[in-house]
Amino acid sequence: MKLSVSEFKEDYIAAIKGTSARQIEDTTPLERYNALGELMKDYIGNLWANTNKTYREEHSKQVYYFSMEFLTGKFLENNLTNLSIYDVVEQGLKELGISLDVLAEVEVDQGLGNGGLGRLAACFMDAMSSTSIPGHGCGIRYKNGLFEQRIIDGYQVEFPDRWLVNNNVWEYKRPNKAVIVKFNGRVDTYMDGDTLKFAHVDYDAVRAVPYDTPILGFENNTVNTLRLWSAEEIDDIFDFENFSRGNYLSAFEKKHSVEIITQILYPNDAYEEGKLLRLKQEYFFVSAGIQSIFTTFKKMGVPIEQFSEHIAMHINDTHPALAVPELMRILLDEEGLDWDMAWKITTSCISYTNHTIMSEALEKWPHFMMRDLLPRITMIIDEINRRFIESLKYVYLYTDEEKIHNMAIIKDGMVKMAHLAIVGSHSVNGVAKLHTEILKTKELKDFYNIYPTKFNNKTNGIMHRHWLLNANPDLTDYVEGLIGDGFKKNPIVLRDLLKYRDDKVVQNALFDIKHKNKENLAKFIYEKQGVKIDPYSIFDMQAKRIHEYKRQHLNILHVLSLYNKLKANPNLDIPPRTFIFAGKSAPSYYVAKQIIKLITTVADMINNDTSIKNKLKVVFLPNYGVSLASKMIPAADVSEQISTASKEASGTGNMKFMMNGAITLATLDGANIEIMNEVGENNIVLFGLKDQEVFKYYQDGSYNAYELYNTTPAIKQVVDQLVNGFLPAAKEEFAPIVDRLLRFNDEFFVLKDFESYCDAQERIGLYYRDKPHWMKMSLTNIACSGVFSADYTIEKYASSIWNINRKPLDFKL
Ligand code: GLS
Repeated sequence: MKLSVSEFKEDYIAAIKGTSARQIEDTTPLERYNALGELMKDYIGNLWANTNKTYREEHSKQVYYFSMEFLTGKFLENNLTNLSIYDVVEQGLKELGISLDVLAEVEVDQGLGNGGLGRLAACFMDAMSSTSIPGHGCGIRYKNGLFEQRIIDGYQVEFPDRWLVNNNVWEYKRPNKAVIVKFNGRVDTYMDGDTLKFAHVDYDAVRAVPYDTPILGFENNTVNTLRLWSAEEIDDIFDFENFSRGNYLSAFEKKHSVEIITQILYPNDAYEEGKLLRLKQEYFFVSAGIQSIFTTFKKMGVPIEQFSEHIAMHINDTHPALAVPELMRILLDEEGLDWDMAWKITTSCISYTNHTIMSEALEKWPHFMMRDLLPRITMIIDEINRRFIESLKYVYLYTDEEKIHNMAIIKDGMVKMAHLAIVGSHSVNGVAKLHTEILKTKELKDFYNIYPTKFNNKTNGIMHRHWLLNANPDLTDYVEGLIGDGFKKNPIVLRDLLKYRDDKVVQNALFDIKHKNKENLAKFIYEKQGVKIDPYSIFDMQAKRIHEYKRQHLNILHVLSLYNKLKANPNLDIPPRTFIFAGKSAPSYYVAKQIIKLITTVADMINNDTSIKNKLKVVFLPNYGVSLASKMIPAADVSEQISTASKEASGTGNMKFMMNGAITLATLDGANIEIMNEVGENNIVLFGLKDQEVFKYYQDGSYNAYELYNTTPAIKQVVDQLVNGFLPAAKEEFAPIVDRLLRFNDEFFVLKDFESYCDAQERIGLYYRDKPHWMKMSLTNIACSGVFSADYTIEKYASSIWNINRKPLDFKL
């Protein structure tokens, strides 16, 4: 948008007055931030209204992305960048004596997600707007986002994330668009003429209120909507009679039982807890979302039979899989369609992404629980299941009873949500090539055999403008100076950097930018933790959820082995290294929490040992989230992507690190394989078992971790050190980790991959010492990262799954 510094200043002074009724010099940073947010909303408002008007007038097909999680982080800087007024606003504020950086720090992260899955949804929102695709998010406005992690005595301790405490300036509450979601009760059947009808009666009504956030595209005038639903009381829920009898607290009980639905985000990543409240959450936002889509659709004035030509609904994992029976319910009970027509519309409307093969993450709900909570929905699922089983027998001529039983949506009293999602959708995609292959050939093989054309791959992508323009402005400016700014809209253009691969001047400049980012991070770490780290050391980072399959313990065992070597020979000639960890564990995941304690214990021991001459430092940065990632990733030299092959569906952190010039130290897992294909084997450091070897060990049971431990002194030494008193912690403290490695036969092959990982780390040291070689690798990674932009991923979803053609909007502000 066009805006001069003086126009901005005038607008901003008015906004300050309007929002705080105070003189600018008397305002607090929070008031200044809120005023800026309100002003931005004004700027965005026109574009938003115009976008919606255009969509309506052109009858554009709309896609709705249903996700339990949207990990959006902060909006301010992103919106300034996308409106291309960052510099103007920064300058204008400066002239008023205000620092934009300070205001940006006031904003709290919107942390409504656990990790990769929720962050992906947020990136997709940005990408849909930036590629002019009419796509909107539908989710839950949790009052408490993912818990705040603090490290106390080396342990993770969880605190509530009250992100709404200062209000959220970016959202618009829309009470006039509230809808009712029905729980419990029973279903009555009756005849309407010749037709059997169903009435859901005696239900508990919950009012779903939408809060809309504008999602701005990059310099393209498109503003889509992220709609998050909040459960709020309806008038008659407040019990006046009880209140007037003096029972003040119990009068509010019902209100609380409603509001609890959207009170908290479940803190598990790739793991299902099976709680009734979670099931309520799932139906709550799916039902509210679909009802509001119908309101929009009705305004289009087209026949219901054409619904799927105008609307696409995507379900992000199985959490929103109740979209299938909910859409059926509305089409059958409210629109009066027959089953076949309703089914045709539903399946051509809905598409599904699978995000994990981890069995503990595959959602199943007890049928009885679902029937009590959602009686009509469960009837519909029963019927979908009945028809599906019939089709297996008669259409696909399956005679194998066991196979049919295994494929059923309802099995042994449990409703299997992945099966419901596959049967009820027209597209099932995995999130990286390997992951999709595993789905097709192993996990969902039986479904792939009957529905081969439903399955497809869409490798994940990241919001490249955030990870470059916002997080690493110096690198962005430098790249722009070399190759122009085309990469902002079209990141594949980053490949033009390859011509500077051997250019010493460019290599040195990139080294200096990285070094400056490392100095900034070192300063941040010193201020936060009092630990001094050397910006000339290799910054080796593993930042992601803590999980045994992601193998943070493999990393720390190697750190221990390096420490042992330095203790034996303090003059050992290695480049100094700083290992930086960050990530949250699910609060109930005991072993993962012990892994955090192990990291912090090793860190304390090493950081306080002067005999190793500062050659090794270990840091655990608490409360990993989008903001912390934005500080860390630009400063990384090495990106640890070391999951057990086959376990990490894709990963997206791997893409962010690469884009910022870090070298990936990786197993051949998830999108690491695609990163390798882009940069070539010489520009990534690989180690470890391959997926087929992992499968083989699982199948033939021939891996014996205990034997490996007994016969490999290097492994025995570090494993023993966890429990033999070497570490300054109680001997039993880390016994559960050792148990998982030895007694339970090392499910994730940490010991099996240990030596290969240590070798790979040694190679990293050698490469780093050869600066031109290292910088050439680093530059290659930046140059080849463009394909991992979510813009491209989303364009593939749009053209091959949603059947939406992008059409840039041509109005100007
Ligand atoms: C996840 C996978 O574990 C990640 O590998 C993947 O990158 C992400 C987005 O597709 O989805 N699945 C999950 O349940 N949480 C994740 O982060």
